[in-house]
Amino acid sequence: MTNEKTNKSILNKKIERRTFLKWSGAIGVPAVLGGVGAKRFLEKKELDLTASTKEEGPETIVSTCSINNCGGRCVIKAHVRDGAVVRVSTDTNNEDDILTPQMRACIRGRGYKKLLYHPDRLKYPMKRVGKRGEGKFERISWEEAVETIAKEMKRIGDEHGPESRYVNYASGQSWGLFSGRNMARKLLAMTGGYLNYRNDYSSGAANVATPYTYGTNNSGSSFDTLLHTKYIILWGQNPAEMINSTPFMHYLREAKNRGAKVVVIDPRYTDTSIGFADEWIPILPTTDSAMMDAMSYVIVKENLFDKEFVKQHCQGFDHSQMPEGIPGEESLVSYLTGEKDGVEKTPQWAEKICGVPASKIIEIARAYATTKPAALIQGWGPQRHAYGEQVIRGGAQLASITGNVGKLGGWAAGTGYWSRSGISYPISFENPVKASIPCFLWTDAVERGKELTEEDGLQGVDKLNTNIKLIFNIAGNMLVNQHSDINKTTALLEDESKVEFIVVSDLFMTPSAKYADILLPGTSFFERWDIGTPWCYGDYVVAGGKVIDPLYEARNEYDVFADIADHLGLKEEFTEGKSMLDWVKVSIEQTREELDLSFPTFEKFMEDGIHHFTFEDPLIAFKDQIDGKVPFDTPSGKIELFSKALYDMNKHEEIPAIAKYIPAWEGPEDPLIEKYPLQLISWHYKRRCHSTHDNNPWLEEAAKQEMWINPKDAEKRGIKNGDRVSVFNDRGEIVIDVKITPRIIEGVVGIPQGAWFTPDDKGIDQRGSINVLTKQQPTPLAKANPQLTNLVQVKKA
Ligand SMILES: Nc1nc2c(c(=O)[nH]1)N[C@H]1C(S)=C(S)[C@@H](COP(=O)(O)OP(=O)(O)OC[C@H]3O[C@@H](n4cnc5c(=O)[nH]c(N)nc54)[C@H](O)[C@@H]3O)O[C@H]1N2
Ligand SMILES: Nc1nc2c(c(=O)[nH]1)N[C@H]1C(S)=C(S)[C@@H](COP(=O)(O)OP(=O)(O)OC[C@H]3O[C@@H](n4cnc5c(=O)[nH]c(N)nc54)[C@H](O)[C@@H]3O)O[C@H]1N2
Ligand SMILES: [Mo]
Repeated sequence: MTNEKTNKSILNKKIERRTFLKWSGAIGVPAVLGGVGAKRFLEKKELDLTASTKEEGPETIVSTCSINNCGGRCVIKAHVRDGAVVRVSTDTNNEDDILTPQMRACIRGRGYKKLLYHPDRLKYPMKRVGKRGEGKFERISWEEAVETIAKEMKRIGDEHGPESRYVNYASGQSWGLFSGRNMARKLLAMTGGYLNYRNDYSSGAANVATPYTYGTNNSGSSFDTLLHTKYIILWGQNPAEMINSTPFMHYLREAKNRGAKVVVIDPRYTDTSIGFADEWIPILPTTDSAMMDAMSYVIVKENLFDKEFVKQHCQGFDHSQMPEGIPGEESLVSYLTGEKDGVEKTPQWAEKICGVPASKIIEIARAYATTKPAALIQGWGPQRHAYGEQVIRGGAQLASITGNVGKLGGWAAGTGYWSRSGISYPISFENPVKASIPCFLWTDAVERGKELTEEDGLQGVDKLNTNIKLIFNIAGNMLVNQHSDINKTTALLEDESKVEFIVVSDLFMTPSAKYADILLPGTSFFERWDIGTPWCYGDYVVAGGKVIDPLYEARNEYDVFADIADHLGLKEEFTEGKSMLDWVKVSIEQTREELDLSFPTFEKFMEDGIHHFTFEDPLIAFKDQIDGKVPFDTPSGKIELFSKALYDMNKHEEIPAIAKYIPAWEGPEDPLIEKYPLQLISWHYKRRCHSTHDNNPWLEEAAKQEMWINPKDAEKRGIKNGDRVSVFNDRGEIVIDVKITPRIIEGVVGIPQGAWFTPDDKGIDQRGSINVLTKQQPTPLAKANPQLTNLVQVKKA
């Protein structure tokens, strides 16, 4: 641990001359990168810290925090000797405290040293010299980089208007005070504005769907409520691998120790299933809503629903509960019994669709409805699909009809957000442009922005005056790697008449960085002050102590945009006279004054490394509504199993007013399955945060990039374990090693998302980058990214 004094002493300490020479030796990358050059770049040896590791001398420990976009935040203790991080350890506090558990780093957290000192770190600003995307760059000075960006921001704003300027979704540093994304937005806002985006790639369908049922996305309860739960369904939820809150696993373990039964529903036998499940229920992707419909059918038919709860709190359950002017046959019960469409949503009906035996559906429905309280917790894999909205409203429906909403130990399902932690975010600005697009539609806004309508999800204006012409892509790989249909995206970006100017700031030459016109070397979180906030699932914040000075010529985006502002005569207005460290201190002071009197001082916070917010009672979503203190924030004030707002959209086939199974395009019922007989899904892998860490050699050793395939599907294709296979559809082709395993249901293959797109000279990806195969078709209501709905064929490479 350290305090401000030791932090400062580290900062002030000049790097010893010998170490400095070693680092500057590693700067000798070729001036022109890309193509063969990029390969040489990749083959370079890791920065040699052995000599300095052996140095005698004091070791200091600085507590810091990753603000990359896993939902966690953990304590990263950097052991520093001779100005260099020699080791990373983590939280060892509070071992026995149930309510403030340790915030331990996972394998990524422990492996960060390998990224920090990776030989491929971008070392100085560069400008593109070849065709866009070719990856040929030349070193330039910071002065030239800053001046070029300032000029292009102004030129493009003047020529095309502020709606032509766009800051792409990018989550690589979104969980601190200073995401580069926000710094770009602030300066754009101060100079005319930029086109906004709404929503995210994470829970895009859920974010829009859940409020139609509950009036809000905050349908989650604090994890300590799980200590009171008797039965847990993790529906496409894999917390053993997918970190969305650092202490989630701790509470799951405690719940299990107290006797809770855990059921996992997932096409894959996940790490969570191995570690926690009493039962794994494999299911075909895109078909969960059929199973949910059938569970509701059983619960209604067998009279297992909570009558009093439904009567008091729900709308649309049966004929007696319909809003004025809506026919009774539009109710939930009418749908389940087939009153209108003639199809009873029986377990036998569902079995044919989703592959889960009818007897199993009945068993789970009965257990969920009769074991009280029960928690149905939804992951977001099932909603990153063609009709992802349905599965989310379906989960909320099950929680409601069983009366598990607003009860201690129950869980309301849906998106699941909750939060009781908060620090003040002092950096503010207002964008004069009100137009916004759903984030998944950015490629559409490049191609045909002026044609977008309300139907496409355009809001704030009737029409845009321009397509997107300038993109800031800062700490993100969304420009190429993480968005759907890479081949389509790269073709679009290669046309320099469309997007005229692209700025990327990153640590590495990622697939997105190759498409930059100006490429900036960013700092990692070790190289700056910050405060790490968890996603919405936390009662804690983590201190981001600055551990070392920026390596090479790397710079913080805050300082870069301050310099760009300077070129535009706006520096003082942009910085308000403050450095990053000043802002961190302001945030802490404001938090102490306005939000939480017990929040520690800056010095104490940096010394402790973490602050847990503590509460007397658990947070239970919708408790006040169920206790009758306030209505639900829906038009009817009730839980809307039937939503009139959705009904009035008059697109009943794709946007039904009650949750329904709808056969997905590129799902098991799509005739395209004749040509491409395997469903392809992805998951968030333990060894990466999206694409971050793909180039971390330690983590490649721990968990390699490979595709899961069921033994039966492998046998049909003559594929052996470890073979390299080609995976393809009409959008492209990738080559990847296979793991043959019964841990994935027959008919489905799984590729961990986030591998760097690495095309060979024929454009065939050699690394297993799944977005070569995904589609740019949004979900109907939310216009979200259904990146897990894909059909492919697989053959030996
Ligand atoms: N280690 C790690 N943790 C992360 C991240 C990371 O990259 N790495 N990323 C973070 C971010 S930004 C996000 S948004 C979250 C993502 O959180 P989630 O979206 O919940 O995570 P996924 O792994 O995509 O999906 C969860 C599970 O859904 C399963 N699944 C896929 N399709 C279906 C289906 O149709 N039905 C059912 N029942 N299950 C299905 C997958 O096999 C997977 O096990 O994770 C966060 N945490
Ligand atoms: N097929 C498929 N695609 C998906 C998903 C899926 O499940 N399946 N998941 C989607 C989801 S939920 C999300 S959130 C997105 C995530 O996609 P992105 O937001 O693009 O996240 P990353 O790929 O982690 O990219 C972060 C980048 O920031 C860089 N970086 C890290 N730290 C810093 C820093 O401090 N400074 C700077 N300048 N750069 C930094 C990293 O090197 C990396 O290149 O992907 C989406 N794409
Ligand atoms: Mo995400």
